[in-house]
Amino acid sequence: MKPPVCVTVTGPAGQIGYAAVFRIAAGAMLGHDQPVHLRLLERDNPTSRSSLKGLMMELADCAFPLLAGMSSTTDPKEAFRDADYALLFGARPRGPGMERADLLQANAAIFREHGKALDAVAKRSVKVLVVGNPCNTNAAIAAKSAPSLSSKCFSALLRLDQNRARAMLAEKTGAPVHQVHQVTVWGNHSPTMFPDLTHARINGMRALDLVEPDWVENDFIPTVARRGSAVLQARGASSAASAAAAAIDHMRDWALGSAGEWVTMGVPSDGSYGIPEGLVFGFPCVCRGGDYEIIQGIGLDDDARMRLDRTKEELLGELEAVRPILER
Ligand code: NAX
Repeated sequence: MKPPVCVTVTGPAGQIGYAAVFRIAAGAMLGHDQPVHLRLLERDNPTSRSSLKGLMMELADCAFPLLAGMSSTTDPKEAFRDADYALLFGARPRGPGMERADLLQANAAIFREHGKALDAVAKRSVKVLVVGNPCNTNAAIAAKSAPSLSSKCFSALLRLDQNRARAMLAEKTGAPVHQVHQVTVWGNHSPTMFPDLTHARINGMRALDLVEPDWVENDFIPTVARRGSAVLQARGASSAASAAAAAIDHMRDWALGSAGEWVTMGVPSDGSYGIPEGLVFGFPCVCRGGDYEIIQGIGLDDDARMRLDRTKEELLGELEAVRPILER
Protein backbone atom coordinates (compact mmCIF):
# COMPACT_ATOMS: atom_id res chain seq x y z
CA MET A 1 0.00 0.00 0.00
CA LYS A 2 1.22 3.54 -0.80
CA PRO A 3 1.82 6.02 2.05
CA PRO A 4 -1.28 8.18 2.80
CA VAL A 5 -1.73 11.58 1.19
CA CYS A 6 -3.41 14.52 2.86
CA VAL A 7 -6.70 15.71 1.34
CA THR A 8 -8.16 18.91 2.78
CA VAL A 9 -11.87 19.56 2.29
CA THR A 10 -13.41 22.90 3.24
CA GLY A 11 -17.13 23.13 3.94
CA PRO A 12 -17.47 19.35 4.47
CA ALA A 13 -20.68 19.79 6.44
CA GLY A 14 -22.37 21.45 3.46
CA GLN A 15 -24.29 19.54 0.85
CA ILE A 16 -21.51 19.11 -1.75
CA GLY A 17 -18.95 18.29 0.92
CA TYR A 18 -21.25 15.65 2.36
CA ALA A 19 -21.65 14.06 -1.09
CA ALA A 20 -17.88 14.17 -1.78
CA VAL A 21 -16.05 13.00 1.33
CA PHE A 22 -17.39 9.43 1.37
CA ARG A 23 -16.34 8.89 -2.24
CA ILE A 24 -12.90 10.38 -1.60
CA ALA A 25 -12.46 8.07 1.40
CA ALA A 26 -13.63 5.11 -0.70
CA GLY A 27 -10.90 5.67 -3.32
CA ALA A 28 -12.97 7.18 -6.16
CA MET A 29 -10.70 10.21 -6.48
CA LEU A 30 -7.14 8.97 -6.10
CA GLY A 31 -7.47 5.27 -6.81
CA HIS A 32 -8.15 2.14 -4.83
CA ASP A 33 -4.51 1.77 -3.80
CA GLN A 34 -4.12 5.28 -2.32
CA PRO A 35 -4.87 5.78 1.39
CA VAL A 36 -5.98 9.28 2.37
CA HIS A 37 -5.94 11.38 5.49
CA LEU A 38 -8.93 13.75 5.46
CA ARG A 39 -8.55 17.22 6.98
CA LEU A 40 -11.93 18.86 7.37
CA LEU A 41 -12.17 22.65 7.70
CA GLU A 42 -15.47 24.16 8.82
CA ARG A 43 -16.72 27.43 10.20
CA ASP A 44 -16.73 27.84 13.96
CA ASN A 45 -20.42 27.75 14.86
CA PRO A 46 -22.61 25.25 16.74
CA THR A 47 -24.53 24.04 13.66
CA SER A 48 -21.39 23.34 11.61
CA ARG A 49 -19.69 21.73 14.60
CA SER A 50 -22.58 19.38 15.18
CA SER A 51 -23.00 18.47 11.47
CA LEU A 52 -19.27 17.83 11.20
CA LYS A 53 -19.31 15.62 14.28
CA GLY A 54 -22.08 13.53 12.71
CA LEU A 55 -20.24 13.38 9.39
CA MET A 56 -17.08 12.10 11.07
CA MET A 57 -19.09 9.49 12.98
CA GLU A 58 -20.51 8.27 9.66
CA LEU A 59 -17.09 8.24 8.00
CA ALA A 60 -15.78 6.09 10.86
CA ASP A 61 -18.80 3.81 10.59
CA CYS A 62 -18.01 3.12 6.93
CA ALA A 63 -14.74 1.43 8.00
CA PHE A 64 -13.14 2.48 4.71
CA PRO A 65 -9.84 0.58 4.31
CA LEU A 66 -8.32 3.60 2.52
CA LEU A 67 -9.21 6.13 5.23
CA ALA A 68 -5.90 6.36 7.06
CA GLY A 69 -7.10 9.10 9.39
CA MET A 70 -9.24 12.21 9.70
CA SER A 71 -9.20 15.42 11.68
CA SER A 72 -11.29 18.57 11.86
CA THR A 73 -10.40 22.17 12.53
CA THR A 74 -11.63 25.72 12.17
CA ASP A 75 -8.10 27.03 11.51
CA PRO A 76 -7.10 27.23 7.80
CA LYS A 77 -3.37 26.93 8.62
CA GLU A 78 -3.99 23.70 10.47
CA ALA A 79 -6.29 22.44 7.71
CA PHE A 80 -3.88 23.05 4.83
CA ARG A 81 -0.64 21.99 6.58
CA ASP A 82 1.23 19.64 4.20
CA ALA A 83 -1.91 19.26 2.07
CA ASP A 84 -1.40 17.30 -1.17
CA TYR A 85 -4.92 18.04 -2.43
CA ALA A 86 -7.43 20.68 -1.38
CA LEU A 87 -11.09 20.80 -2.39
CA LEU A 88 -12.57 24.17 -1.52
CA PHE A 89 -16.33 23.84 -1.23
CA GLY A 90 -16.67 26.13 1.78
CA ALA A 91 -18.16 29.46 0.76
CA ARG A 92 -20.82 31.90 1.78
CA PRO A 93 -24.16 31.08 0.17
CA ARG A 94 -26.15 33.83 -1.47
CA GLY A 95 -28.62 34.99 1.18
CA PRO A 96 -31.98 36.72 0.69
CA GLY A 97 -31.58 40.19 -0.82
CA MET A 98 -27.86 39.65 -1.39
CA GLU A 99 -26.55 41.00 -4.69
CA ARG A 100 -23.99 39.08 -6.75
CA ALA A 101 -21.52 41.87 -5.95
CA ASP A 102 -22.00 41.33 -2.18
CA LEU A 103 -21.43 37.59 -2.65
CA LEU A 104 -18.27 38.32 -4.59
CA GLN A 105 -16.91 40.48 -1.76
CA ALA A 106 -17.87 38.06 1.02
CA ASN A 107 -16.26 35.13 -0.74
CA ALA A 108 -13.21 37.09 -1.85
CA ALA A 109 -12.30 37.53 1.82
CA ILE A 110 -12.61 33.77 2.46
CA PHE A 111 -10.49 32.78 -0.56
CA ARG A 112 -7.90 35.44 0.24
CA GLU A 113 -7.49 33.88 3.68
CA HIS A 114 -7.42 30.32 2.32
CA GLY A 115 -4.93 31.25 -0.41
CA LYS A 116 -2.59 32.81 2.17
CA ALA A 117 -2.84 29.74 4.40
CA LEU A 118 -2.10 27.41 1.47
CA ASP A 119 0.88 29.59 0.59
CA ALA A 120 2.22 29.31 4.12
CA VAL A 121 1.78 25.61 4.89
CA ALA A 122 0.66 23.40 1.98
CA LYS A 123 2.97 21.07 0.03
CA ARG A 124 4.58 22.95 -2.87
CA SER A 125 2.97 20.41 -5.20
CA VAL A 126 -0.55 20.91 -3.79
CA LYS A 127 -3.44 20.61 -6.23
CA VAL A 128 -6.26 22.99 -5.30
CA LEU A 129 -9.77 22.87 -6.72
CA VAL A 130 -12.09 25.78 -5.98
CA VAL A 131 -15.80 24.93 -6.15
CA GLY A 132 -17.30 27.69 -3.98
CA ASN A 133 -18.84 30.37 -6.16
CA PRO A 134 -17.98 32.52 -8.01
CA CYS A 135 -15.42 29.74 -8.45
CA ASN A 136 -13.27 31.18 -11.26
CA THR A 137 -12.67 34.45 -9.47
CA ASN A 138 -12.31 32.76 -6.06
CA ALA A 139 -9.61 30.53 -7.58
CA ALA A 140 -7.88 33.58 -9.08
CA ILE A 141 -7.94 35.26 -5.65
CA ALA A 142 -6.53 32.17 -3.92
CA ALA A 143 -3.76 31.89 -6.54
CA LYS A 144 -2.85 35.58 -6.23
CA SER A 145 -2.81 35.23 -2.43
CA ALA A 146 -0.26 32.42 -2.67
CA PRO A 147 2.76 33.95 -4.43
CA SER A 148 5.16 31.21 -3.35
CA LEU A 149 3.05 28.49 -4.97
CA SER A 150 2.90 28.02 -8.73
CA SER A 151 -0.34 29.41 -10.17
CA LYS A 152 -0.66 25.96 -11.78
CA CYS A 153 -1.52 24.61 -8.30
CA PHE A 154 -4.92 26.35 -8.54
CA SER A 155 -8.00 25.46 -10.53
CA ALA A 156 -11.77 25.97 -10.58
CA LEU A 157 -14.62 23.56 -11.26
CA LEU A 158 -15.97 23.76 -14.82
CA ARG A 159 -16.20 19.97 -15.11
CA LEU A 160 -19.81 19.95 -13.94
CA ASP A 161 -20.68 22.14 -16.92
CA GLN A 162 -18.73 19.85 -19.25
CA ASN A 163 -20.42 16.76 -17.77
CA ARG A 164 -23.82 18.39 -18.24
CA ALA A 165 -22.97 19.23 -21.86
CA ARG A 166 -21.73 15.70 -22.64
CA ALA A 167 -24.81 14.16 -21.05
CA MET A 168 -27.17 16.45 -22.97
CA LEU A 169 -25.47 15.69 -26.29
CA ALA A 170 -25.54 11.95 -25.56
CA GLU A 171 -29.25 12.10 -24.78
CA LYS A 172 -30.01 14.11 -27.92
CA THR A 173 -28.15 11.73 -30.24
CA GLY A 174 -29.00 8.49 -28.43
CA ALA A 175 -25.29 7.68 -28.04
CA PRO A 176 -23.88 6.32 -24.76
CA VAL A 177 -22.08 9.11 -22.94
CA HIS A 178 -18.72 7.31 -23.06
CA GLN A 179 -18.76 7.70 -26.86
CA VAL A 180 -19.04 11.50 -26.59
CA HIS A 181 -15.66 13.26 -26.69
CA GLN A 182 -14.11 16.73 -27.12
CA VAL A 183 -17.02 18.73 -25.75
CA THR A 184 -15.60 21.92 -24.27
CA VAL A 185 -16.98 24.60 -21.98
CA TRP A 186 -15.05 27.84 -22.21
CA GLY A 187 -14.92 30.66 -19.69
CA ASN A 188 -16.77 31.45 -16.51
CA HIS A 189 -18.94 29.09 -14.45
CA SER A 190 -21.88 31.43 -15.01
CA PRO A 191 -24.54 31.89 -17.69
CA THR A 192 -21.91 33.53 -19.96
CA MET A 193 -20.02 30.22 -20.30
CA PHE A 194 -19.66 28.87 -23.84
CA PRO A 195 -20.50 25.17 -24.25
CA ASP A 196 -18.78 24.40 -27.56
CA LEU A 197 -19.56 21.44 -29.84
CA THR A 198 -17.38 22.57 -32.75
CA HIS A 199 -14.83 19.78 -32.27
CA ALA A 200 -17.06 17.28 -30.44
CA ARG A 201 -17.03 13.71 -31.74
CA ILE A 202 -19.50 10.91 -31.17
CA ASN A 203 -18.18 7.46 -31.89
CA GLY A 204 -15.75 9.00 -34.39
CA MET A 205 -18.35 11.22 -36.13
CA ARG A 206 -18.58 15.01 -35.95
CA ALA A 207 -21.30 15.89 -33.44
CA LEU A 208 -22.33 18.89 -35.54
CA ASP A 209 -23.24 16.51 -38.41
CA LEU A 210 -25.70 14.76 -36.08
CA VAL A 211 -27.60 17.72 -34.61
CA GLU A 212 -29.34 20.80 -36.04
CA PRO A 213 -27.64 24.22 -35.73
CA ASP A 214 -30.91 25.57 -34.32
CA TRP A 215 -30.82 23.01 -31.48
CA VAL A 216 -27.23 23.97 -30.63
CA GLU A 217 -27.98 27.70 -30.58
CA ASN A 218 -31.41 27.79 -28.96
CA ASP A 219 -31.52 24.68 -26.81
CA PHE A 220 -28.11 23.17 -26.06
CA ILE A 221 -26.12 26.31 -25.19
CA PRO A 222 -28.76 28.03 -23.00
CA THR A 223 -29.82 24.78 -21.29
CA VAL A 224 -26.26 23.87 -20.28
CA ALA A 225 -25.59 27.44 -19.17
CA ARG A 226 -28.73 27.55 -17.00
CA ARG A 227 -28.74 23.94 -15.79
CA GLY A 228 -27.76 24.91 -12.25
CA SER A 229 -30.85 27.11 -11.87
CA ALA A 230 -33.08 24.38 -13.35
CA VAL A 231 -31.78 21.83 -10.81
CA LEU A 232 -32.28 24.36 -8.01
CA GLN A 233 -35.86 24.96 -9.06
CA ALA A 234 -36.66 21.24 -9.37
CA ARG A 235 -34.89 20.04 -6.23
CA GLY A 236 -35.40 23.06 -4.02
CA ALA A 237 -31.63 22.96 -3.42
CA SER A 238 -28.62 23.54 -5.63
CA SER A 239 -26.73 20.72 -7.38
CA ALA A 240 -24.87 18.63 -4.84
CA ALA A 241 -24.14 15.03 -5.84
CA SER A 242 -23.41 16.01 -9.45
CA ALA A 243 -21.10 18.80 -8.28
CA ALA A 244 -19.30 16.37 -5.94
CA ALA A 245 -18.97 13.82 -8.77
CA ALA A 246 -17.56 16.47 -11.10
CA ALA A 247 -15.08 17.64 -8.44
CA ILE A 248 -13.89 14.04 -8.05
CA ASP A 249 -13.62 13.62 -11.87
CA HIS A 250 -11.57 16.84 -12.07
CA MET A 251 -9.14 15.84 -9.31
CA ARG A 252 -8.86 12.21 -10.45
CA ASP A 253 -7.93 13.20 -14.00
CA TRP A 254 -5.50 15.87 -12.82
CA ALA A 255 -3.78 13.44 -10.43
CA LEU A 256 -3.92 10.23 -12.47
CA GLY A 257 -4.22 11.48 -16.07
CA SER A 258 -7.11 11.91 -18.50
CA ALA A 259 -5.95 9.19 -20.95
CA GLY A 260 -5.96 11.67 -23.86
CA GLU A 261 -9.53 12.81 -23.12
CA TRP A 262 -10.28 16.57 -23.38
CA VAL A 263 -11.32 17.69 -19.92
CA THR A 264 -12.58 21.17 -19.13
CA MET A 265 -10.75 22.76 -16.21
CA GLY A 266 -10.87 26.30 -14.93
CA VAL A 267 -7.17 27.17 -14.86
CA PRO A 268 -5.09 30.36 -14.72
CA SER A 269 -4.68 31.60 -18.27
CA ASP A 270 -1.18 31.61 -19.75
CA GLY A 271 -2.41 33.90 -22.53
CA SER A 272 -3.83 31.02 -24.61
CA TYR A 273 -6.66 32.00 -26.97
CA GLY A 274 -6.10 35.69 -26.11
CA ILE A 275 -7.36 35.28 -22.53
CA PRO A 276 -5.37 37.62 -20.24
CA GLU A 277 -3.00 36.07 -17.72
CA GLY A 278 -4.41 36.06 -14.21
CA LEU A 279 -7.95 35.12 -15.21
CA VAL A 280 -9.05 31.62 -14.25
CA PHE A 281 -10.86 30.47 -17.35
CA GLY A 282 -12.50 27.23 -18.52
CA PHE A 283 -10.19 25.68 -21.14
CA PRO A 284 -10.00 22.26 -22.77
CA CYS A 285 -7.08 20.45 -21.15
CA VAL A 286 -5.37 17.08 -21.20
CA CYS A 287 -3.80 15.70 -18.04
CA ARG A 288 -0.79 13.45 -17.77
CA GLY A 289 1.97 12.83 -15.22
CA GLY A 290 0.15 14.80 -12.49
CA ASP A 291 0.03 17.93 -14.64
CA TYR A 292 -2.37 19.53 -17.12
CA GLU A 293 -1.85 21.29 -20.42
CA ILE A 294 -4.24 23.65 -22.17
CA ILE A 295 -4.94 22.16 -25.60
CA GLN A 296 -3.54 24.52 -28.22
CA GLY A 297 -4.52 25.27 -31.79
CA ILE A 298 -8.28 24.81 -31.57
CA GLY A 299 -9.95 26.78 -34.36
CA LEU A 300 -12.43 29.45 -33.22
CA ASP A 301 -14.85 31.05 -35.68
CA ASP A 302 -16.26 34.58 -35.25
CA ASP A 303 -19.23 33.39 -33.21
CA ALA A 304 -17.00 31.41 -30.84
CA ARG A 305 -14.60 34.36 -30.55
CA MET A 306 -17.50 36.66 -29.65
CA ARG A 307 -18.72 34.22 -26.98
CA LEU A 308 -15.22 33.85 -25.50
CA ASP A 309 -14.86 37.63 -25.37
CA ARG A 310 -18.18 37.99 -23.55
CA THR A 311 -17.30 35.53 -20.79
CA LYS A 312 -13.76 36.98 -20.59
CA GLU A 313 -15.20 40.50 -20.08
CA GLU A 314 -17.40 39.22 -17.25
CA LEU A 315 -14.38 37.65 -15.52
CA LEU A 316 -12.33 40.83 -15.94
CA GLY A 317 -15.19 42.74 -14.27
CA GLU A 318 -15.30 40.27 -11.36
CA LEU A 319 -11.56 40.53 -10.81
CA GLU A 320 -11.74 44.33 -10.93
CA ALA A 321 -14.50 44.30 -8.29
CA VAL A 322 -12.34 42.35 -5.82
CA ARG A 323 -9.11 44.28 -6.49
CA PRO A 324 -9.33 46.25 -3.17
CA ILE A 325 -9.41 42.96 -1.23
CA LEU A 326 -6.39 41.68 -3.16
CA GLU A 327 -4.45 44.81 -2.30
CA ARG A 328 -5.01 44.34 1.44
P1 NAX B 1 -23.61 24.68 1.51
O1 NAX B 1 -24.07 26.04 1.97
O2 NAX B 1 -24.49 23.49 1.71
O3 NAX B 1 -22.22 24.34 2.23
C1 NAX B 1 -21.20 25.26 2.38
C2 NAX B 1 -20.38 24.83 3.59
O4 NAX B 1 -19.24 25.65 3.66
C3 NAX B 1 -21.14 24.99 4.91
O5 NAX B 1 -21.01 23.80 5.68
C4 NAX B 1 -20.44 26.17 5.58
O6 NAX B 1 -20.44 26.08 7.01
C5 NAX B 1 -19.04 26.02 5.01
N1 NAX B 1 -18.24 27.25 5.03
C6 NAX B 1 -18.63 28.53 4.77
N2 NAX B 1 -17.60 29.37 4.93
C7 NAX B 1 -16.53 28.63 5.27
C8 NAX B 1 -15.20 28.93 5.58
N3 NAX B 1 -14.75 30.19 5.57
N4 NAX B 1 -14.37 27.92 5.90
C9 NAX B 1 -14.81 26.64 5.92
N5 NAX B 1 -16.09 26.28 5.67
C10 NAX B 1 -16.92 27.27 5.35
O7 NAX B 1 -23.19 24.86 0.00
P2 NAX B 1 -23.00 23.72 -1.11
O8 NAX B 1 -24.28 23.46 -1.77
O9 NAX B 1 -22.22 22.60 -0.54
O10 NAX B 1 -22.12 24.53 -2.19
C11 NAX B 1 -20.80 24.93 -1.91
C12 NAX B 1 -20.34 25.94 -2.93
O11 NAX B 1 -20.30 25.33 -4.23
C13 NAX B 1 -21.27 27.14 -3.10
O12 NAX B 1 -20.50 28.32 -3.20
C14 NAX B 1 -21.97 26.87 -4.42
O13 NAX B 1 -22.44 28.05 -5.04
C15 NAX B 1 -20.87 26.20 -5.18
N6 NAX B 1 -21.24 25.43 -6.38
C16 NAX B 1 -20.35 25.41 -7.41
C17 NAX B 1 -20.57 24.66 -8.55
C18 NAX B 1 -19.58 24.64 -9.66
O14 NAX B 1 -19.80 23.92 -10.65
N7 NAX B 1 -18.48 25.36 -9.57
C19 NAX B 1 -21.83 23.88 -8.73
C20 NAX B 1 -22.52 23.59 -7.45
C21 NAX B 1 -22.51 24.73 -6.44
O15 NAX B 1 -23.46 25.67 -6.80
